[in-house]
Amino acid sequence: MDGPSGHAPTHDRVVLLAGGVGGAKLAHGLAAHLGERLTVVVNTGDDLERHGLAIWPDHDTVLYTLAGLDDRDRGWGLRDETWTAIDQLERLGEDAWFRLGDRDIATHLLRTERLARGDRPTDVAVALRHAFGVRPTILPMTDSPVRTEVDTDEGTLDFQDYFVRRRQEPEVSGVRFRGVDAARPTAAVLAAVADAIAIVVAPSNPIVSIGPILALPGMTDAIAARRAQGVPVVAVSPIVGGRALKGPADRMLVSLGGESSAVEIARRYASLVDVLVIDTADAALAREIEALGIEAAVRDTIMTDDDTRAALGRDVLAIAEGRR
Ligand code: FO1
Repeated sequence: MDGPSGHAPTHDRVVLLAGGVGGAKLAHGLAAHLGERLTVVVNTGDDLERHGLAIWPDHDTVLYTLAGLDDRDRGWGLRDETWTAIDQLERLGEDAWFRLGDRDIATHLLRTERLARGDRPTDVAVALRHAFGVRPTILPMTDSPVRTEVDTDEGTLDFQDYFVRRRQEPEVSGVRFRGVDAARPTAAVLAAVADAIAIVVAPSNPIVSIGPILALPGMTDAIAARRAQGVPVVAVSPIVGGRALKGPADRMLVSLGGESSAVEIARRYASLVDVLVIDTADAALAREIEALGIEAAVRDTIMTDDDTRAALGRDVLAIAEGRR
């Protein structure tokens, strides 16, 4: 948030709730201004075990993006990746639909070993962040297992089974976060929220990326408590011009009984946020959104490169600052 002099005023901790690609891009844009004053709370509902390895897709997308090592075309995994190990697994008869790159496997090996020796996921995330030289904090939303499942016309599927193996083709009629009732946000997550001077909801899928974070018992109360103390909560719409920028959010919103629009995002977040940032393409929806009792801020939200990521990060911080 540059002032008129072009100098960035100081910020304290800002918390970003994030899923994969959209969350990682905004994390990168916010990190350009905040550095270590940014804490990203990542969805763990997408996590899975494959080939004996613990894999955290959303965490790793944020980690690799903040490390500047992400593959921007693919949207997941590391740049300059090779696929020798997974190809060999396939030759050995394994079902290798979930593609693990050779370098990426090193992350999963390190993580799986540390989890097996009893480290908590939060501590493993801290170790990985340090190993990758990433300044912002990345926190799994919980240390307890939560697994997203979707009800589809092909039956109930684990999230990655639906997302990767079945390429998001089956129509989703229901979503569940298995384990969420027994899970809690970690002490680190609650401390970050309690310290935050702003809470940002990334342009991630509201159902399967942000949904699991908000479904954790105590999470929305912790955010509401901060809001009651004057801390702004700003969300960025993942729906632009009626379409999801990436992934199946648009189709899911419709198949679950809503509509695919920034207004629908506003409806879902109305009790949680002060401001919804919508794209300039959706400027005409601002009135309808404001009728729901939240401010609509119209900005360019499409993040195509480092500059547009940083520009949206700056805009979101300025909007939050304006509400304090
Ligand atoms: N997404 C795919 O579409 N195909 C894959 O084979 C795949 C492998 C993969 C491996 C590690 C990892 O961290 C992520 C991976 N993803 C893959 C991405 C990912 O599972 C989804 O994009 C997210 O879960 C949705 O947020």
